[in-house]
Parts: sequence; structure tokens; C-alpha cells
Amino acid sequence: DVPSSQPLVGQDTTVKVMGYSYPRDDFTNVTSKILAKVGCNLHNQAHHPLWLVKERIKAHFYRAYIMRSGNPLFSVHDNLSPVVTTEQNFDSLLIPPDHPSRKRGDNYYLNRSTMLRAHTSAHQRELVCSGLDAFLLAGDVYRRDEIDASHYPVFHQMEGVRLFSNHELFAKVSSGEDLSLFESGGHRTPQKQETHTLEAVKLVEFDLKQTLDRMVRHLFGEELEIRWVECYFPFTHPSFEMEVRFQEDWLEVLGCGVMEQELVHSAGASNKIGWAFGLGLERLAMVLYGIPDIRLFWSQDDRFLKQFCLPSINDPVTFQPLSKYPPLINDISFWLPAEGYTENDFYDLVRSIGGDLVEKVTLVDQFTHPKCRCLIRRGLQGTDKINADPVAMKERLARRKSRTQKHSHCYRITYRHMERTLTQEEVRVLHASIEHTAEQELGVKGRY
Ligand code: FA5
Ligand code: MG
Repeated sequence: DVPSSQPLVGQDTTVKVMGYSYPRDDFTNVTSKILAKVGCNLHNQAHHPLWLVKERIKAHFYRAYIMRSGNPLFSVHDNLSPVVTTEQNFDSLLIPPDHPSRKRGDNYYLNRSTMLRAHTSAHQRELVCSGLDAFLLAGDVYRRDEIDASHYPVFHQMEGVRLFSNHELFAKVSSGEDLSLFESGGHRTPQKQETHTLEAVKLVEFDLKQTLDRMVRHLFGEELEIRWVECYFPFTHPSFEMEVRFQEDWLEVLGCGVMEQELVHSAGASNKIGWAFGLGLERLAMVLYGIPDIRLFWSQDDRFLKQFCLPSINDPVTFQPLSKYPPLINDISFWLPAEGYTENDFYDLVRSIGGDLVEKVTLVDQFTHPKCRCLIRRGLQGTDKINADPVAMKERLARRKSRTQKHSHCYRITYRHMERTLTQEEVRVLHASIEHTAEQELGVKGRY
């Protein structure tokens, strides 16, 4: 039974997801391996580490933010379908039509108008539209991405949104009734949007950072080192990322910012100002429990799962990493077709065939024939796509197009099973299948 990277059922003219059929078109690129993950909802599986992190965040928000009525301020939503329209995933968030984050190479499309959400922000507008002022939303998200210990094509995010009326924001400020959320004739600056007053933005930004700071301290304790980095999202301004100290390095765990007023306005809450954040549940769980590889979240191995079965969600977990079985490493080199090749097509193909046996795929060298022999080593920079700088991306694409010589790529694939030692023979069969399928489906020419 050779697994296939063919986008689901060759003959069928529709893609079926959770009981619904979506007509295929030239944008369809979701694979059966990915569709098999839809509906798993690891974040809703009792005692799963992702569930545990979600429950601990929920419990913190329920306890720390209570309305005068005695009810929790934040409502929690964790069962929204990951199938969304491109309108929800992009347009509702003011992501322009030509923005690089829409690329077919970076997302899983069911067809031109429907996709698996690439972030939980896809639901911001509908939930604000439904009248909510404060909510948390957890869900599975899907991205075509590179392959390594902290990137997996399905991961889980938690979104948070909080809106304030004039009265709510300035209630604690003396003579606050004289202050306003909005001004006309203002300009957009690095600090604020054109329609916001500086005093309103500063209070919202302070509340946002304080809320997130308290949340991570609740999870990790006071000792955790964090830092704020300014960044860019089309749907917030100003925007920030929070990084935490992990294994002698800084790890990005969330993005956030003051919501673009145009979005708030289009969701029918024009008299309010708000903040939003989106965090990676795997990233938090990895730091919290010292989980070394993102594939472990998909493990059915009892030795992994039972470590998170605690009587209370606040009990400490002392995670014992499973012993690592030895890796097997194989390279693959091929000439690229003149056009239409993207690295993510190859990563997806490797995923489809190798599944969770693939620990990592790295582009180890690029070669241009005949004159310029260049070895380009790739940086270790993350490629979280939503906040990619559109100008730099365009330049890169243009440069790529202008190259007309013959190019080759060499990838190094690390195979490792989480639960046993792989044999040379099973890896050889897999690797040959990857070589063969790459030639057939991506138009590359092997250099073996
Ligand atoms: C977003 O997805 C924005 N929607 C976040 C946001 C929400 C900003 C609301 C402003 C307001 P980003 O692509 O950076 O941003 O992802 C957010 C977080 O998800 C990251 O900080 C990281 O923790 C996690 N993440 C991103 N890509 C991956 C991946 N491939 N694997 C695991 N976690 C990931
Ligand atoms: Mg990011």
C-alpha cells in the first residue's frame, strides 16, 4: 500500500470534508494525509497536552476576568469548523488580494473560495459581528510549510479578542470622561492608526501586554524571561510578537496588536477599540513540558499520552522524553523544471509519502548550471507567513523568475520513528518512492 500524494481520489470532482462536498478546481491542493487530520481536534481531547494548555489558559481567564454580574468576561469557543472561505481567512482581515500569505504554495485550498484556515484570526470578524466583546477561540490550523522539529502542517492556535467602549477604557482614569477613543484628521504613525487617539491606543496596548504577560506567568511562573518585538500584521496596528527564552534562545510564541479599526467597523462595533492576539498552543506546550519535537503531539503512544493524565489541570507535569531512536539520513538531488516549482510542493510530497517518519527536510544546497556554482545555505529564520514583508517577498519572486539557467536543489531528509528503530530497507523504499513521485508530479529530473 504505497501512500499517494495525489490530491485525494483521482476521479472525484469534489473534495469531501466532514460530511460536506466541495467542488474541485485549479486551486485544489489539499492532500488526503492532511484531510485525515481534520476533525481530530487534539485540543478537545481530554488530557492531551494541547488540551491541557488550552484548559489552563481558559481557567486563568475565567478566574482573572469577571464581570460585575459574576460571570466570566471571556467566552470560549473551540468547536468552529476549520473549513473557512478565503473571505474569512484573508479579506475579512484586510489582507490585500496580492498578499504573499495567500499563495497556493503556502495554504491548503479546497478550491478557489474555500480553504482550511491558516490561522484562528479567520473567525475574528464573525464573532465580533455576533456581538461578543471578549472571547477566546481555539482551533486546528493548516499551513504548507517547511519540515522540522517546530513546524508541522497542522498545528493549533488560540485567538483572543477584547473590545472596549469609551467608558470601559477610560473608567479608571481620573477625568476619563473627557477623553475619547477617536479623533478625526489624525495620521497613521508607528504608534497608532489614523482614527485612534494616542491615549486610547496606549491604554489598549498596555492592557494587551499586561493580559498576555499575566497569562504566560500563570503558565510558566515568574522566572520566565519574555520580550516584546515590534512586527507587522495587516489586521493590527501597532503589532507585536512575544518571545520567550527557551533552550538558550528566543522562541516566538504569539502575535498580537491593536485591531485595525476598519475591521472592527465592518464587524459592526465602530464605537469600540480592541486588541487581538493569536498564540501557538504547540509552542507553549513544548516550552512548558520540554517536548522536543512537534510530531509527538500526534503520537498515540501511551508512554507519551499517559504523562499528561493528571487529576487536576494545575498539577505539575514531569515529562520524561521518550528515548530517541536513531535517525536515518538520506539526500535527494534533482534539476528543477523551468518554472512552477516551489519548495513547499516538495515538502508536501515528502509529508504525503513519508508521513510522521520524516523528522526534518532541509535544503542543503542549490546549484546553477553551468557558470555560477553557488552554494546557498539557508538561514534558520522561521517562515511564519502571515507577517511576511510583502515588498521583500515580491523582490524575491522577481529575482527567482529572472533566473533562466538550469537549477538544482539538494535536500537532506532525516527519517526517525518516535517509537522504534527504523530499518535501512523501509527507509530505502520510502526514499525511492519520494524520488519517483517527485519526478512524476513536480516535473523535476533526478541527479542520482
Ligand atoms: C498569526 O497567525 C496571526 N493570526 C496572529 C495574530 C492574531 C496577530 C491576532 C495579531 C492579532 P503567526 O503566523 O505569527 O501569526 O502565528 C502565530 C503563532 O502561531 C506563532 O507565534 C507561533 O507560536 C505559532 N505558529 C506559527 N507557525 C507555526 C507552525 N508552522 N508550527 C507551529 N506553530 C506555529
Ligand atoms: Mg509570527
